[in-house]
Amino acid sequence: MTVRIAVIGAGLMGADHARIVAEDLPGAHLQVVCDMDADRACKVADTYGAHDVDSDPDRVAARQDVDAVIIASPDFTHAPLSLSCIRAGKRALCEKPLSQSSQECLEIMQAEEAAGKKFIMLGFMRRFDQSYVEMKQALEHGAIGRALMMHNFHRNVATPASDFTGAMAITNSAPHEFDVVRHVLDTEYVSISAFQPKRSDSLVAPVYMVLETADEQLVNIEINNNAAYGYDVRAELVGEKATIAMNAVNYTRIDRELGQSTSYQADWRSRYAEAYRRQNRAFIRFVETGVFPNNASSSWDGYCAAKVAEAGVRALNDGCKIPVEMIAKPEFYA
Ligand code: ISE
Repeated sequence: MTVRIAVIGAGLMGADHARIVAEDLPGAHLQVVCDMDADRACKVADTYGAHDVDSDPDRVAARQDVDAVIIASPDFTHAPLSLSCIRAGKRALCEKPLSQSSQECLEIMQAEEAAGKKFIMLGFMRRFDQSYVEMKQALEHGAIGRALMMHNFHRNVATPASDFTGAMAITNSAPHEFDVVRHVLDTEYVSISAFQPKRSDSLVAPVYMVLETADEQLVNIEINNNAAYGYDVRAELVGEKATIAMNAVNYTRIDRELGQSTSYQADWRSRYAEAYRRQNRAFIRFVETGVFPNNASSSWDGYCAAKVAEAGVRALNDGCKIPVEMIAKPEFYA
């Protein structure tokens, strides 16, 4: 069976997903590219040989010639489009975040529970990145002893938009760390504090967060959306017996003029190319078999990330430690 995919949103991520579906996803066919901007949809559709274009995402979710959907439109559309896919009985890979509102995430969870099956796989692709896979394995196999702390750096060259704020660093960028760290540690957060240093210009300063987990571990996260020098993600998991750290991903280095240098990627698409490929392959298997992939993020994980982000924004605004209070994990997501 060929899985006919509709990609909703033909921006940066939509175009990248369309490329992966067209060039790198055995068993999948790029059926529809949907965007409210018809030119943008046509451009991506032509580049990757899509069968059709459309401009109405709700109609696309219900189309008979579409088996599954990739939601890569702006963040605020993720929740309503996820609900449309559930109503239409279509499985969807939804780009992160599921929503910036934990209430909206709950509504998606309720819709899945009412339908009696999972429909939404969330695009927290870092769970498929080899570095985090190996960190989780090291912990599970006892190679580093009990986990004590995890240090995380997340640096972008520049903010995607000029109206990007410190709060958006927490709601748009940090959810990657919120999700992958709780996945690696296999625990939940109980509190978050957030701080910002002062920059000498008007650009958004880094946001530095400290989180405590239910297992009394400490997690720190630096989100620096204006790091200028490159896309740079680092992580180190500190155990009682040893530590395990992510290596910079580089195939080459240049030696010249008494020096040595390696390059940074410009953004996440190339740094996580293999993780996206693995994630999207897992999604196709989910569509084919109905079995939710073990390591992938579900609507529950989207809810958890949104809850932490909400508490993080309050911590930044109020200048104090905020508890992270979540509902008990529903049996349906166990
Ligand atoms: C963007 O939406 C992403 O998901 C990237 O992975 C992240 O690095 C960036 O900060 C976000 O804006």
